Amino acid sequence: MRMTEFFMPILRENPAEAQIVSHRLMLRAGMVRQAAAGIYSWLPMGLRVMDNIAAIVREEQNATGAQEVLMPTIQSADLWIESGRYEDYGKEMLRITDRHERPMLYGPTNEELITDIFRTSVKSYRQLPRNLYHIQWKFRDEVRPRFGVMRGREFLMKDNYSFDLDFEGGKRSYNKMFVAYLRTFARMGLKAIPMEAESGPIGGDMSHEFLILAETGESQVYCHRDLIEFDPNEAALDYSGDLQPIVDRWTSLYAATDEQHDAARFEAEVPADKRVEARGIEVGHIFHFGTKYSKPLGALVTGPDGEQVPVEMGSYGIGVSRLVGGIIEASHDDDGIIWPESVAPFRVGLINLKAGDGACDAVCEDLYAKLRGAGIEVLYDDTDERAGGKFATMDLIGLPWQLVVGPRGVKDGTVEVKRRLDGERVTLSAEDALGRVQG
Ligand code: 5CA
Repeated sequence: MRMTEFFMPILRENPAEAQIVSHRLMLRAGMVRQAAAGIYSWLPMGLRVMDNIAAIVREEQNATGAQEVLMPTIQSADLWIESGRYEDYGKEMLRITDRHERPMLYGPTNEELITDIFRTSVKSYRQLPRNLYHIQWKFRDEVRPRFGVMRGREFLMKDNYSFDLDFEGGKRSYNKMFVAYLRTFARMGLKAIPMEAESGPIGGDMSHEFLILAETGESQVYCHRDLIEFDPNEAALDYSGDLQPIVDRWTSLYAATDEQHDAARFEAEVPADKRVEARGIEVGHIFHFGTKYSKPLGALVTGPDGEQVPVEMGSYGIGVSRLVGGIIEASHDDDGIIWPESVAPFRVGLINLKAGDGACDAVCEDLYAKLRGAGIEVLYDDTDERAGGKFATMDLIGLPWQLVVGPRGVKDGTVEVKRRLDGERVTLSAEDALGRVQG
Protein backbone atom coordinates (compact mmCIF):
# COMPACT_ATOMS: atom_id res chain seq x y z
CA MET A 1 0.00 0.00 0.00
CA ARG A 2 1.27 3.45 -0.92
CA MET A 3 0.90 5.97 1.86
CA THR A 4 -0.16 8.62 -0.64
CA GLU A 5 -3.20 6.45 -1.35
CA PHE A 6 -3.81 5.02 2.10
CA PHE A 7 -6.57 6.34 4.33
CA MET A 8 -4.71 6.92 7.58
CA PRO A 9 -5.76 10.12 9.35
CA ILE A 10 -2.79 10.59 11.71
CA LEU A 11 -3.16 13.00 14.63
CA ARG A 12 -0.05 14.92 15.61
CA GLU A 13 -1.42 16.03 18.97
CA ASN A 14 -2.61 13.87 21.83
CA PRO A 15 -6.41 13.79 21.84
CA ALA A 16 -7.72 15.25 25.09
CA GLU A 17 -10.45 12.64 25.55
CA ALA A 18 -8.07 9.68 25.73
CA GLN A 19 -7.11 8.66 29.27
CA ILE A 20 -5.03 5.60 28.55
CA VAL A 21 -2.17 4.98 26.17
CA SER A 22 -3.90 2.48 23.88
CA HIS A 23 -6.84 4.79 23.31
CA ARG A 24 -4.49 7.70 22.65
CA LEU A 25 -2.35 5.74 20.20
CA MET A 26 -5.31 4.23 18.38
CA LEU A 27 -6.73 7.68 17.75
CA ARG A 28 -3.36 9.14 16.83
CA ALA A 29 -2.51 6.29 14.44
CA GLY A 30 -5.83 6.72 12.66
CA MET A 31 -7.13 3.29 13.65
CA VAL A 32 -10.57 4.21 14.96
CA ARG A 33 -12.95 7.15 15.20
CA GLN A 34 -15.57 7.50 17.86
CA ALA A 35 -19.10 7.47 16.45
CA ALA A 36 -20.94 7.80 19.78
CA ALA A 37 -20.03 7.05 23.40
CA GLY A 38 -18.46 3.57 23.40
CA ILE A 39 -19.16 3.06 19.69
CA TYR A 40 -16.37 3.21 17.13
CA SER A 41 -15.81 3.19 13.41
CA TRP A 42 -12.83 1.11 12.40
CA LEU A 43 -10.54 2.73 9.84
CA PRO A 44 -8.22 0.69 7.59
CA MET A 45 -5.29 0.60 10.00
CA GLY A 46 -7.44 -0.53 12.90
CA LEU A 47 -9.46 -2.97 10.87
CA ARG A 48 -6.35 -4.68 9.54
CA VAL A 49 -5.19 -5.39 13.08
CA MET A 50 -8.61 -6.54 14.25
CA ASP A 51 -8.89 -8.86 11.24
CA ASN A 52 -5.48 -10.36 12.05
CA ILE A 53 -6.55 -10.96 15.63
CA ALA A 54 -9.79 -12.55 14.47
CA ALA A 55 -7.84 -14.79 12.07
CA ILE A 56 -5.68 -16.12 14.91
CA VAL A 57 -8.76 -16.71 17.05
CA ARG A 58 -10.43 -18.53 14.16
CA GLU A 59 -7.43 -20.76 13.44
CA GLU A 60 -7.07 -21.78 17.06
CA GLN A 61 -10.80 -22.43 17.38
CA ASN A 62 -10.86 -24.52 14.22
CA ALA A 63 -7.91 -26.52 15.53
CA THR A 64 -10.03 -27.64 18.48
CA GLY A 65 -12.79 -28.88 16.17
CA ALA A 66 -15.12 -25.96 16.90
CA GLN A 67 -17.15 -24.84 13.88
CA GLU A 68 -17.89 -21.32 12.79
CA VAL A 69 -21.41 -20.00 12.34
CA LEU A 70 -22.76 -16.47 12.21
CA MET A 71 -25.74 -15.46 14.27
CA PRO A 72 -27.40 -12.05 13.87
CA THR A 73 -26.81 -9.01 16.05
CA ILE A 74 -30.53 -8.39 16.48
CA GLN A 75 -32.51 -11.01 18.37
CA SER A 76 -36.14 -11.51 19.24
CA ALA A 77 -36.93 -11.01 22.93
CA ASP A 78 -39.01 -14.22 23.00
CA LEU A 79 -36.10 -16.55 23.69
CA TRP A 80 -34.84 -14.32 26.47
CA ILE A 81 -38.25 -14.30 28.08
CA GLU A 82 -38.21 -18.11 27.87
CA SER A 83 -34.79 -18.35 29.55
CA GLY A 84 -35.75 -15.84 32.22
CA ARG A 85 -32.91 -13.46 31.36
CA TYR A 86 -34.97 -10.76 29.64
CA GLU A 87 -35.75 -9.03 32.94
CA ASP A 88 -32.53 -10.06 34.70
CA TYR A 89 -30.22 -8.48 32.17
CA GLY A 90 -31.45 -5.03 33.13
CA LYS A 91 -30.37 -1.77 31.56
CA GLU A 92 -27.27 -3.17 29.91
CA MET A 93 -29.47 -4.69 27.25
CA LEU A 94 -30.41 -2.42 24.37
CA ARG A 95 -34.08 -3.07 23.76
CA ILE A 96 -35.64 -2.28 20.42
CA THR A 97 -39.23 -2.38 19.22
CA ASP A 98 -39.89 -3.19 15.57
CA ARG A 99 -42.72 -1.72 13.45
CA HIS A 100 -45.08 -4.48 14.57
CA GLU A 101 -44.43 -3.53 18.18
CA ARG A 102 -42.48 -6.76 18.72
CA PRO A 103 -39.78 -6.56 21.37
CA MET A 104 -36.32 -7.12 19.93
CA LEU A 105 -32.85 -6.56 21.31
CA TYR A 106 -29.28 -6.05 20.19
CA GLY A 107 -27.59 -9.21 21.48
CA PRO A 108 -25.22 -8.75 24.44
CA THR A 109 -24.38 -12.49 24.16
CA ASN A 110 -25.87 -15.53 22.43
CA GLU A 111 -26.62 -18.39 24.83
CA GLU A 112 -30.37 -18.30 24.11
CA LEU A 113 -30.09 -18.09 20.34
CA ILE A 114 -27.55 -20.89 20.02
CA THR A 115 -29.56 -23.09 22.38
CA ASP A 116 -32.57 -22.55 20.16
CA ILE A 117 -30.59 -23.54 17.07
CA PHE A 118 -29.36 -26.60 18.90
CA ARG A 119 -32.71 -27.76 20.28
CA THR A 120 -34.37 -27.65 16.88
CA SER A 121 -31.49 -29.52 15.18
CA VAL A 122 -29.96 -32.08 17.50
CA LYS A 123 -31.98 -34.86 19.04
CA SER A 124 -29.56 -37.64 19.93
CA TYR A 125 -26.49 -38.03 22.08
CA ARG A 126 -24.84 -39.55 19.01
CA GLN A 127 -24.62 -36.04 17.54
CA LEU A 128 -22.60 -34.84 20.54
CA PRO A 129 -20.27 -33.23 21.37
CA ARG A 130 -20.65 -30.06 19.33
CA ASN A 131 -18.96 -26.72 19.67
CA LEU A 132 -20.11 -23.75 17.61
CA TYR A 133 -18.66 -20.27 17.56
CA HIS A 134 -19.07 -16.98 15.82
CA ILE A 135 -17.29 -13.67 15.69
CA GLN A 136 -19.97 -11.02 15.90
CA TRP A 137 -20.70 -7.57 17.27
CA LYS A 138 -22.33 -7.34 20.66
CA PHE A 139 -23.99 -4.44 22.38
CA ARG A 140 -23.94 -3.77 26.11
CA ASP A 141 -25.18 -0.44 27.31
CA GLU A 142 -22.32 -0.10 29.80
CA VAL A 143 -22.85 2.52 32.52
CA ARG A 144 -19.35 3.82 31.95
CA PRO A 145 -18.01 3.11 28.48
CA ARG A 146 -14.38 4.20 28.60
CA PHE A 147 -10.81 3.64 27.54
CA GLY A 148 -11.74 3.53 23.87
CA VAL A 149 -12.34 0.04 22.56
CA MET A 150 -11.44 -1.51 25.92
CA ARG A 151 -14.84 -0.97 27.41
CA GLY A 152 -17.08 -0.16 24.50
CA ARG A 153 -20.81 -0.42 24.18
CA GLU A 154 -20.59 -2.03 20.76
CA PHE A 155 -17.70 -4.49 20.60
CA LEU A 156 -16.58 -7.51 18.61
CA MET A 157 -16.56 -10.81 20.47
CA LYS A 158 -15.73 -14.36 19.59
CA ASP A 159 -18.17 -16.50 21.50
CA ASN A 160 -18.61 -20.20 21.39
CA TYR A 161 -20.95 -22.65 22.91
CA SER A 162 -20.31 -26.29 23.70
CA PHE A 163 -22.88 -29.07 23.95
CA ASP A 164 -22.15 -32.35 25.71
CA LEU A 165 -24.09 -35.28 27.06
CA ASP A 166 -22.77 -35.18 30.61
CA PHE A 167 -20.58 -33.30 33.04
CA GLU A 168 -17.44 -35.23 32.06
CA GLY A 169 -17.95 -34.30 28.41
CA GLY A 170 -18.64 -30.70 29.42
CA LYS A 171 -15.38 -30.62 31.34
CA ARG A 172 -13.50 -31.94 28.30
CA SER A 173 -14.97 -29.16 26.17
CA TYR A 174 -14.09 -26.60 28.83
CA ASN A 175 -10.51 -27.89 28.97
CA LYS A 176 -10.16 -27.65 25.20
CA MET A 177 -11.13 -24.01 25.29
CA PHE A 178 -8.89 -23.36 28.29
CA VAL A 179 -5.88 -24.68 26.37
CA ALA A 180 -6.90 -23.05 23.08
CA TYR A 181 -7.10 -19.69 24.85
CA LEU A 182 -3.57 -20.01 26.22
CA ARG A 183 -2.29 -20.62 22.70
CA THR A 184 -4.45 -17.96 21.10
CA PHE A 185 -3.18 -15.18 23.35
CA ALA A 186 0.42 -16.39 23.19
CA ARG A 187 0.30 -16.13 19.39
CA MET A 188 -0.58 -12.45 19.81
CA GLY A 189 2.50 -11.92 21.95
CA LEU A 190 0.46 -11.76 25.15
CA LYS A 191 0.95 -13.41 28.51
CA ALA A 192 -2.61 -14.18 29.51
CA ILE A 193 -3.10 -15.79 32.90
CA PRO A 194 -6.22 -17.84 33.64
CA MET A 195 -7.77 -16.79 36.93
CA GLU A 196 -10.67 -18.03 38.99
CA ALA A 197 -13.54 -15.71 38.28
CA GLU A 198 -17.12 -14.96 39.06
CA SER A 199 -19.58 -16.06 36.40
CA GLY A 200 -21.86 -12.99 36.70
CA PRO A 201 -24.88 -12.71 34.43
CA ILE A 202 -23.79 -15.68 32.28
CA GLY A 203 -24.06 -17.97 35.34
CA GLY A 204 -22.58 -21.37 36.07
CA ASP A 205 -20.33 -23.11 38.53
CA MET A 206 -16.93 -23.08 36.85
CA SER A 207 -15.37 -20.05 35.26
CA HIS A 208 -11.98 -18.63 34.39
CA GLU A 209 -11.05 -15.21 33.18
CA PHE A 210 -7.91 -14.75 31.09
CA LEU A 211 -6.11 -11.56 32.01
CA ILE A 212 -3.07 -9.77 30.74
CA LEU A 213 -1.24 -7.66 33.26
CA ALA A 214 -1.27 -3.92 32.56
CA GLU A 215 -1.26 -0.88 34.80
CA THR A 216 -4.36 0.47 33.13
CA GLY A 217 -6.34 -2.75 33.57
CA GLU A 218 -9.78 -2.44 35.10
CA SER A 219 -9.47 -5.57 37.24
CA GLN A 220 -7.45 -6.01 40.39
CA VAL A 221 -5.71 -9.39 40.27
CA TYR A 222 -3.73 -11.56 42.66
CA CYS A 223 -1.51 -14.38 41.49
CA HIS A 224 1.59 -16.47 41.98
CA ARG A 225 4.55 -14.96 40.14
CA ASP A 226 5.56 -18.28 38.52
CA LEU A 227 2.40 -18.19 36.39
CA ILE A 228 3.85 -15.26 34.48
CA GLU A 229 6.76 -17.48 33.44
CA PHE A 230 4.69 -20.51 32.37
CA ASP A 231 5.03 -21.38 28.69
CA PRO A 232 1.67 -22.04 27.03
CA ASN A 233 3.32 -23.92 24.18
CA GLU A 234 5.54 -26.25 26.16
CA ALA A 235 3.29 -29.28 25.96
CA ALA A 236 2.74 -30.93 22.59
CA LEU A 237 -0.93 -30.60 21.98
CA ASP A 238 -3.43 -33.25 21.00
CA TYR A 239 -7.01 -32.03 21.39
CA SER A 240 -8.32 -35.58 21.35
CA GLY A 241 -6.08 -36.50 24.28
CA ASP A 242 -6.42 -35.73 27.98
CA LEU A 243 -5.92 -32.01 28.56
CA GLN A 244 -6.56 -32.18 32.30
CA PRO A 245 -2.84 -32.23 33.21
CA ILE A 246 -2.30 -28.93 31.35
CA VAL A 247 -5.31 -27.33 33.00
CA ASP A 248 -4.22 -28.69 36.40
CA ARG A 249 -0.77 -27.21 35.97
CA TRP A 250 -2.16 -23.75 35.27
CA THR A 251 -4.73 -23.92 38.04
CA SER A 252 -2.35 -25.39 40.64
CA LEU A 253 -1.05 -21.95 41.58
CA TYR A 254 -3.13 -19.17 43.08
CA ALA A 255 -4.65 -16.70 40.62
CA ALA A 256 -7.86 -14.82 41.22
CA THR A 257 -9.61 -11.64 40.26
CA ASP A 258 -10.87 -9.22 42.87
CA GLU A 259 -14.34 -10.75 43.25
CA GLN A 260 -12.97 -14.22 43.91
CA HIS A 261 -9.91 -13.18 45.88
CA ASP A 262 -9.40 -14.79 49.28
CA ALA A 263 -6.66 -12.93 51.13
CA ALA A 264 -6.11 -15.69 53.69
CA ARG A 265 -5.71 -18.34 50.99
CA PHE A 266 -3.41 -16.07 48.98
CA GLU A 267 -1.11 -15.62 51.96
CA ALA A 268 -1.19 -19.28 52.91
CA GLU A 269 -0.58 -20.60 49.39
CA VAL A 270 1.85 -18.07 47.95
CA PRO A 271 5.22 -17.22 49.54
CA ALA A 272 5.62 -13.49 50.16
CA ASP A 273 8.24 -13.00 47.43
CA LYS A 274 6.00 -14.68 44.85
CA ARG A 275 2.87 -12.64 45.50
CA VAL A 276 1.81 -10.48 42.60
CA GLU A 277 -0.87 -7.88 43.17
CA ALA A 278 -1.47 -6.05 39.94
CA ARG A 279 -3.98 -4.66 37.49
CA GLY A 280 -5.19 -6.76 34.60
CA ILE A 281 -7.21 -6.57 31.39
CA GLU A 282 -9.74 -9.34 30.87
CA VAL A 283 -9.29 -10.57 27.31
CA GLY A 284 -11.25 -13.80 27.60
CA HIS A 285 -13.73 -15.52 29.85
CA ILE A 286 -14.89 -19.13 29.84
CA PHE A 287 -17.89 -20.58 31.61
CA HIS A 288 -19.29 -23.99 32.33
CA PHE A 289 -22.93 -23.64 33.29
CA GLY A 290 -24.30 -27.14 32.79
CA THR A 291 -28.02 -27.09 32.14
CA LYS A 292 -28.75 -23.46 33.03
CA TYR A 293 -30.10 -22.73 29.53
CA SER A 294 -30.82 -26.20 28.19
CA LYS A 295 -33.39 -26.92 30.95
CA PRO A 296 -35.60 -23.83 30.63
CA LEU A 297 -35.29 -23.85 26.83
CA GLY A 298 -35.86 -27.60 26.57
CA ALA A 299 -32.64 -28.48 24.73
CA LEU A 300 -32.91 -32.21 25.32
CA VAL A 301 -31.28 -35.16 23.61
CA THR A 302 -32.06 -38.84 23.77
CA GLY A 303 -29.36 -40.47 25.87
CA PRO A 304 -27.87 -43.96 25.39
CA ASP A 305 -30.64 -45.51 27.50
CA GLY A 306 -33.42 -43.79 25.62
CA GLU A 307 -34.08 -41.19 28.30
CA GLN A 308 -34.40 -37.44 27.56
CA VAL A 309 -31.55 -35.43 29.07
CA PRO A 310 -30.84 -31.70 29.00
CA VAL A 311 -27.46 -31.04 27.39
CA GLU A 312 -24.47 -29.77 29.35
CA MET A 313 -23.32 -26.43 28.05
CA GLY A 314 -20.49 -23.98 28.35
CA SER A 315 -19.76 -20.65 26.70
CA TYR A 316 -16.46 -19.07 25.91
CA GLY A 317 -15.74 -15.46 24.99
CA ILE A 318 -12.80 -13.52 23.63
CA GLY A 319 -12.88 -9.74 23.36
CA VAL A 320 -11.61 -9.36 19.80
CA SER A 321 -11.95 -5.56 19.56
CA ARG A 322 -10.73 -5.14 23.17
CA LEU A 323 -7.60 -7.10 22.25
CA VAL A 324 -6.56 -4.41 19.78
CA GLY A 325 -6.27 -1.99 22.71
CA GLY A 326 -4.96 -4.69 25.06
CA ILE A 327 -2.06 -5.55 22.79
CA ILE A 328 -1.10 -1.87 22.57
CA GLU A 329 -1.22 -1.57 26.38
CA ALA A 330 1.19 -4.50 26.54
CA SER A 331 3.43 -3.36 23.70
CA HIS A 332 4.32 0.30 23.14
CA ASP A 333 6.94 2.89 24.03
CA ASP A 334 7.10 6.67 24.17
CA ASP A 335 7.17 6.91 20.39
CA GLY A 336 4.16 4.75 19.67
CA ILE A 337 2.85 1.26 19.11
CA ILE A 338 5.10 -1.80 18.78
CA TRP A 339 3.01 -4.41 16.95
CA PRO A 340 3.87 -8.07 17.43
CA GLU A 341 4.48 -9.49 13.95
CA SER A 342 1.47 -11.81 14.17
CA VAL A 343 -1.08 -8.98 14.30
CA ALA A 344 0.76 -6.07 12.65
CA PRO A 345 -1.30 -4.16 10.06
CA PHE A 346 1.71 -4.32 7.70
CA ARG A 347 4.92 -6.20 8.31
CA VAL A 348 7.19 -3.59 6.74
CA GLY A 349 7.22 0.19 6.48
CA LEU A 350 9.28 1.35 3.51
CA ILE A 351 10.48 4.92 3.88
CA ASN A 352 11.58 6.92 0.88
CA LEU A 353 13.56 9.82 2.35
CA LYS A 354 13.61 11.70 -0.94
CA ALA A 355 10.45 10.97 -2.87
CA GLY A 356 10.75 12.50 -6.33
CA ASP A 357 14.47 11.75 -6.58
CA GLY A 358 14.89 9.37 -9.50
CA ALA A 359 17.45 7.09 -7.86
CA CYS A 360 15.62 6.84 -4.49
CA ASP A 361 12.30 6.26 -6.23
CA ALA A 362 13.80 3.48 -8.36
CA VAL A 363 15.26 1.62 -5.35
CA CYS A 364 12.00 2.00 -3.42
CA GLU A 365 9.82 0.85 -6.31
CA ASP A 366 12.04 -2.19 -6.73
CA LEU A 367 11.89 -3.07 -3.02
CA TYR A 368 8.15 -2.43 -2.94
CA ALA A 369 7.55 -4.78 -5.87
CA LYS A 370 9.81 -7.48 -4.45
CA LEU A 371 8.22 -7.36 -1.00
CA ARG A 372 4.76 -7.60 -2.46
CA GLY A 373 5.90 -10.36 -4.76
CA ALA A 374 7.09 -12.28 -1.70
CA GLY A 375 3.64 -11.89 -0.12
CA ILE A 376 4.83 -9.39 2.49
CA GLU A 377 2.45 -6.63 3.51
CA VAL A 378 4.23 -3.31 3.11
CA LEU A 379 3.24 0.27 3.67
CA TYR A 380 5.34 2.47 1.39
CA ASP A 381 5.85 6.03 2.59
CA ASP A 382 6.09 7.71 -0.80
CA THR A 383 4.96 11.09 0.52
CA ASP A 384 7.10 14.23 0.29
CA GLU A 385 7.02 14.87 4.03
CA ARG A 386 10.34 15.71 5.71
CA ALA A 387 12.44 12.87 7.15
CA GLY A 388 11.69 13.64 10.81
CA GLY A 389 7.95 13.45 10.23
CA LYS A 390 8.30 10.18 8.35
CA PHE A 391 10.29 8.55 11.15
CA ALA A 392 7.82 9.78 13.75
CA THR A 393 4.86 8.41 11.81
CA MET A 394 6.50 5.04 11.25
CA ASP A 395 7.36 4.72 14.94
CA LEU A 396 3.86 5.80 15.92
CA ILE A 397 2.10 3.20 13.78
CA GLY A 398 4.51 0.54 15.03
CA LEU A 399 5.18 -1.71 12.04
CA PRO A 400 7.71 -4.41 13.04
CA TRP A 401 10.28 -3.53 10.34
CA GLN A 402 11.32 -0.26 8.72
CA LEU A 403 13.33 -0.07 5.52
CA VAL A 404 14.86 3.35 5.09
CA VAL A 405 16.03 4.44 1.64
CA GLY A 406 17.93 7.74 1.32
CA PRO A 407 20.25 9.36 -1.25
CA ARG A 408 23.44 8.46 0.62
CA GLY A 409 22.59 4.78 0.94
CA VAL A 410 21.40 4.62 -2.62
CA LYS A 411 24.81 5.85 -3.75
CA ASP A 412 26.52 3.06 -1.73
CA GLY A 413 23.92 0.49 -2.72
CA THR A 414 22.63 0.12 0.85
CA VAL A 415 19.40 0.36 2.80
CA GLU A 416 18.89 0.82 6.53
CA VAL A 417 16.80 -1.76 8.33
CA LYS A 418 15.29 -0.81 11.67
CA ARG A 419 13.55 -3.24 13.98
CA ARG A 420 10.79 -1.41 15.83
CA LEU A 421 10.86 -3.74 18.84
CA ASP A 422 14.29 -2.72 20.09
CA GLY A 423 15.28 0.06 17.71
CA GLU A 424 18.19 -1.98 16.33
CA ARG A 425 19.46 -0.56 13.01
CA VAL A 426 21.65 -2.26 10.45
CA THR A 427 22.85 -1.12 7.06
CA LEU A 428 22.56 -3.82 4.41
CA SER A 429 22.46 -4.33 0.68
CA ALA A 430 18.94 -4.18 -0.69
CA GLU A 431 18.96 -7.93 -1.15
CA ASP A 432 20.08 -8.67 2.41
CA ALA A 433 17.58 -6.16 3.74
CA LEU A 434 14.80 -8.07 1.99
CA GLY A 435 16.05 -11.30 3.47
CA ARG A 436 16.14 -9.81 6.94
CA VAL A 437 12.58 -8.49 7.00
CA GLN A 438 11.28 -11.75 5.58
CA GLY A 439 12.63 -13.47 8.70
N1 5CA B 1 -21.30 -15.42 26.67
C1 5CA B 1 -20.10 -15.28 27.43
C2 5CA B 1 -18.96 -16.00 26.82
S1 5CA B 1 -19.22 -16.34 25.19
C3 5CA B 1 -19.76 -13.81 27.61
O1 5CA B 1 -20.46 -12.96 27.14
N2 5CA B 1 -18.69 -13.55 28.34
S2 5CA B 1 -18.15 -12.12 28.79
O2 5CA B 1 -19.23 -11.32 29.23
O3 5CA B 1 -17.14 -12.36 29.76
O4 5CA B 1 -17.50 -11.43 27.56
C4 5CA B 1 -16.46 -12.08 26.85
C5 5CA B 1 -15.32 -11.13 26.57
O5 5CA B 1 -15.78 -10.01 25.82
C6 5CA B 1 -14.68 -10.53 27.80
O6 5CA B 1 -13.71 -11.40 28.33
C7 5CA B 1 -14.06 -9.26 27.25
O7 5CA B 1 -12.78 -9.55 26.70
C8 5CA B 1 -15.01 -8.87 26.14
N3 5CA B 1 -15.88 -7.77 26.57
C9 5CA B 1 -16.90 -7.83 27.48
N4 5CA B 1 -17.47 -6.62 27.62
C10 5CA B 1 -16.81 -5.77 26.81
C11 5CA B 1 -16.93 -4.37 26.50
N5 5CA B 1 -17.85 -3.62 27.07
N6 5CA B 1 -16.07 -3.83 25.59
C12 5CA B 1 -15.13 -4.59 24.99
N7 5CA B 1 -14.98 -5.91 25.23
C13 5CA B 1 -15.79 -6.50 26.13
